[in-house]
Amino acid sequence: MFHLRTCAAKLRPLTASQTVKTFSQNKPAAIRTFQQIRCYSAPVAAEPFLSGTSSNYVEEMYCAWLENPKSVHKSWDIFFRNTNAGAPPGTAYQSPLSLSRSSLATVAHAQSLVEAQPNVDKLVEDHLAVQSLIRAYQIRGHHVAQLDPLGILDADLDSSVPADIISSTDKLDLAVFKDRLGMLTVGGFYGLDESDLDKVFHLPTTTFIGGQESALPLREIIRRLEMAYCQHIGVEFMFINDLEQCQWIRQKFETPGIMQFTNEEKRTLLARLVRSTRFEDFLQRKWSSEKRFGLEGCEVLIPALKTIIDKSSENGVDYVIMGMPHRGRLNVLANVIRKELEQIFCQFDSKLEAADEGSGDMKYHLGMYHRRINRVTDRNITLSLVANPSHLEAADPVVMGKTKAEQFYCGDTEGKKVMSILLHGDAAFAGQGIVYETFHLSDLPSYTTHGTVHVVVNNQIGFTTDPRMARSSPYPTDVARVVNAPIFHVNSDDPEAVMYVCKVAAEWRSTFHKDVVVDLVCYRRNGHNEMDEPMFTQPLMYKQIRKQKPVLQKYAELLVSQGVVNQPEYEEEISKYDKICEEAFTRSKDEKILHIKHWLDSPWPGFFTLDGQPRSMSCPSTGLEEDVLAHIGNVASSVPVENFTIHGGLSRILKTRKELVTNRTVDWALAEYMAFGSLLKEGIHVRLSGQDVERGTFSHRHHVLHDQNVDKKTCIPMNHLWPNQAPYTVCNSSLSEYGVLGFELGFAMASPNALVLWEAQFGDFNNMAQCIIDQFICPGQAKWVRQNGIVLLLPHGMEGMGPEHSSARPERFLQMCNDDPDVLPDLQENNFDINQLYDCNWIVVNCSTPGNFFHVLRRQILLPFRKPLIVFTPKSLLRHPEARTSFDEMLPGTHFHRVIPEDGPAAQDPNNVKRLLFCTGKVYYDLTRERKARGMTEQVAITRIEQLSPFPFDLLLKEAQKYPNAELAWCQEEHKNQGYYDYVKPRLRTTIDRAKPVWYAGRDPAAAPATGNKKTHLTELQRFLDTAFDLDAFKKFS
Ligand SMILES: Cc1ncc(C[n+]2csc(CCOP(=O)(O)OP(=O)(O)O)c2C)c(N)n1
Repeated sequence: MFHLRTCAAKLRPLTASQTVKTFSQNKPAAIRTFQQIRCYSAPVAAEPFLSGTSSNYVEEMYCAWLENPKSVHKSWDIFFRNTNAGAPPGTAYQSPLSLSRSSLATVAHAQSLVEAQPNVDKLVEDHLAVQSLIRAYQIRGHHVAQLDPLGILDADLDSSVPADIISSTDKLDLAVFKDRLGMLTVGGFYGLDESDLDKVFHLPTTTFIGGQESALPLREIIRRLEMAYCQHIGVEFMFINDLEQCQWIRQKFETPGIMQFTNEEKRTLLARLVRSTRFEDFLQRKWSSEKRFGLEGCEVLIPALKTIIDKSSENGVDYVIMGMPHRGRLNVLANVIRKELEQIFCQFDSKLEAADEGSGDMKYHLGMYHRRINRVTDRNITLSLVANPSHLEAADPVVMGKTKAEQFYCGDTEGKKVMSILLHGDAAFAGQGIVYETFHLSDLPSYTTHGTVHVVVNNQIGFTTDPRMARSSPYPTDVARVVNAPIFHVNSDDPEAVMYVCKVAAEWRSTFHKDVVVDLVCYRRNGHNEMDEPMFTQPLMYKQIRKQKPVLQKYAELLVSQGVVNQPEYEEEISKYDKICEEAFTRSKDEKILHIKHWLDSPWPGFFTLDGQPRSMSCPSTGLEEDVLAHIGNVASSVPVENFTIHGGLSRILKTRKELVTNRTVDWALAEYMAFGSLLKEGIHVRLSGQDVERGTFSHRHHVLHDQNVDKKTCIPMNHLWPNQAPYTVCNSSLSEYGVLGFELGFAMASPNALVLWEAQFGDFNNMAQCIIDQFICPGQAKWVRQNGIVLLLPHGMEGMGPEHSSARPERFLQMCNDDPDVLPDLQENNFDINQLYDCNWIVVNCSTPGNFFHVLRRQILLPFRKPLIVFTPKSLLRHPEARTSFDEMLPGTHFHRVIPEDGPAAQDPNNVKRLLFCTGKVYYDLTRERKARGMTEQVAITRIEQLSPFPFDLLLKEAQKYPNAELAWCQEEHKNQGYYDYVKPRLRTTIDRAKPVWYAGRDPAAAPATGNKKTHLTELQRFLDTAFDLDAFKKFS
């Protein structure tokens, strides 16, 4: 009974406050007596009916009894009195059958206490049954809700009625339930019959169907449960393991009469439906043969989104970031974000010229940013729709990342000011794994955006595919259950029901700051796009759709019949909007040029000049003063807080770091520290995210120190560098590449003044995020004129670690570079290197020294524009004794080296050099070791290409010219069809005007990136080193 008491205390404040008072003040004696006896001398298990869910019910009864013994049934009164009077366990209430098995003494005692109460067991059972029934509705009522506006397909793909739901049309007899459920006891599933329907039952605190009533006849209980759970709204929430949240939802949907709308609200809803519907009608009339992925069949989406935004604005949100697919996008741009209509209409003109460089994108992919007054709340609101590719759901994590960044920059630590709304199609929401990956970011401290409202345009079809062939879950939204997000399914032909769930969804987010899903069960009036014939594949569905009255018409008729509007008013609303469209259409004809930059989703005010140009075309030195380097180095090799015990092994690492600082050198980890720490000093936020980045996969970084004695006590020395430094965020991510890289890309979109880095555990795993790389990072600027300075750190290198821990696939990144291999650019151009960077779609580097890594990270921010930076980072070089850089190469005046020329004996007598080897990255160290071993330092020069793309034509030309008698060869440790060869070779040939061949020394072509056999690995290595230093190796080909 102790459980009862604690549970009752927990439940009370949420429901009847007067009971709390009674419970704590008026009946202390009763509680004490009860508790004493039941808690210490009578185990709960001794009462046969006190188990599982029934204990909740008994608890209800007990609380009610404490308040007023007459408020509960006589049987309960006797039971509780007996209990308080000291009835032994199991005897305060006994069924006749068990009584016969009890000891005679116990039975006699119990009977004397109970007095005459022959039907007590039936009453208890009936109350338990009613409570179970209420619970059944709460759990499974949505399966019975009428969600499909077409009335032909069940939204959960299952037409059966759950066995434990008794509806008002059911006859409470055995036959009905026998049909539904094989296992039956006499009296139906619950043992209720027709005669029970008019009996009054006390309602548990876990329901709000009573309103002011604490007891209702069963017939009314069923009716109210049906009203709450089985009309046009299906609520899925009982999987949420938080009582307060469940109570909140129950209250929102069960309270009688809660779904009320004022006439003004109804008129606003109608006006919004008019806009939504007539917008599509207008486009259809003007451009009947153009694809636009119209919203017909789900016109209610527009008022739905506006309601979510209104409600959120009312609750303090002033910035909403949205992501959505093709369906209804133009309508959302026009009627939610309020993009000028002429800007949308002119996009249908095939003669419109593109003003911006780059590919541009389809009109239903472009983004938008708009600040305006929300007319309902009279508050400022900024709306941003993130541009997205065709790849469904790919924008989800990007939207989340941008939202997180906007929250971060305005100090909105709880998501009260900035929020995101994500729209989905039903097939994509169910099918795309990124949806799941994004949900798993939703509650992580460094990734949470404190709740996203998801809206699914569930038109019950995916292109031509029937949902019964497209998913294995009942609903397309089941993925949301993993994060305990409530899911509100709603029939979209009931606009008021839709508005209600949208209000509740927005309130949910602002109350609990957790994700929520609104599933708009609708239909698609046309084919997948306006050109498609849906009857080929969905004939019956579309026969029904042809008969379906548009929702606007239905709702208008309803409001006219209710006298909320009259017919002329409705017609005037329509003609008013049609006129707006017509006028905008006329204006649109004046638009001759398409400026994609008018469709920017994330402007960076102040970063560019007013006409969008960089403020300069130069980059200052990326070096630092010696004292800055030393200071960062000292903090990096210490524990900057008191009373903090670090691991002994880490002490040794820090000691080694300290020695490096004393010797004025850096290794890889320290170089990174110097870059990050110095940017923080300059007010640049640095955010490093990825799997295990805090320590570093290779245990070299240690940016988060862990106290060895106190759980969760950590220290981030990087945040203890300077008094007014920018904050440093370093966060181990969930095990997702697609989700996390998308998120960081979104984070980097928000501001140019942040260094945002994503590190792959091993570079090999970047292909799990291929879509973010292919669709956003590589072509983002070309498609959407949006720059982004994200940095990808991709550990790469052939070290005998097998096919999946060796290659970040440089060949793929290089293949996607937009520079021309066959055209030598104008090398005399001022600021050639910066212009090249400005023109490229991304920068690809493979640094061979920590110092160069330091410079390239700093250059990323000191450049007057932003480009994505792909860095192939080393593994063994992290600890390689030669991979060190002196402070001298990091002082003011120093900079990133795109090429590191040979500077040994070969460079002293270049005419004598027989071979010039070009290479990149770690293989340089293998080559120099081998050259030394062979005594060929004068015959072979080795030049490192540190920046692969844009290709340093200018510097390499100088190198090639310096060694006139040398053969040229490219050496790489990767297989020939991989790595850099295919990218470098034609560019080197162009550099030297094809005067000489460029030979190859490296591994043979292969399907896998690396061997799994250590010995083979070493054999392959030796073989290509042999080729690299065999001065006759290429004679046979020439
Ligand atoms: C990742 C991805 N795969 C396939 C497609 C091709 N495609 C475009 S729309 C579509 C159907 C989408 O159905 P649903 O998500 O229900 O949205 P609807 O078009 O019905 O609004 C498909 C398969 C795509 N755009 N993206």
